[in-house]
Amino acid sequence: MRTDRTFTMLKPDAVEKGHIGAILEKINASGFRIVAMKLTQMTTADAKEFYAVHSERPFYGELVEYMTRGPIVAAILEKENAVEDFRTLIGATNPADAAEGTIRKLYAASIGENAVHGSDSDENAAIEGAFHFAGREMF
Ligand code: IDP
Ligand code: MG
Repeated sequence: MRTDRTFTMLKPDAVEKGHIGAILEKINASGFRIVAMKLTQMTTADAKEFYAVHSERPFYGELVEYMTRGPIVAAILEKENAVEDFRTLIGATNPADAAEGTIRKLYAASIGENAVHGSDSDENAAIEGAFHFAGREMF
């Protein structure tokens, strides 16, 4: 994946609450181009692998339960400085600390159920995008 791309998931809580449209609107309005997107559901094995870096954290089991309980929207987004700009758009992990107007401030319920994922580096964006999409699904 090119380095002007990032990977996102609209997490199960955001999908359950009917926030897909509003969040995508904000993503588009912030200048990101959607280059891959689908509604999908992660298996337990998928979520354990995706979040393997957190396997020793006390919230790992809760995180895997949450991320597998319903469908997510997975997407790859393109924009200059995509990784950093998208992390700014989504806000802090804990919505209580997130800046006004950020996606997590607007739509997240808690530090665990925080509505949206954003890759934390170009390297992880490429790994995470490839985890969810085949080459022919990226445009
Ligand atoms: P990030 O999503 O902002 O990059 P990470 O620290 O990478 O945050 O954590 C991954 C995900 O794990 C978070 O988005 C959130 O869903 C969950 N999480 C992080 N910290 C906690 C916690 O203290 N309690 C419960 N869930 C957490
Ligand atoms: Mg992270």
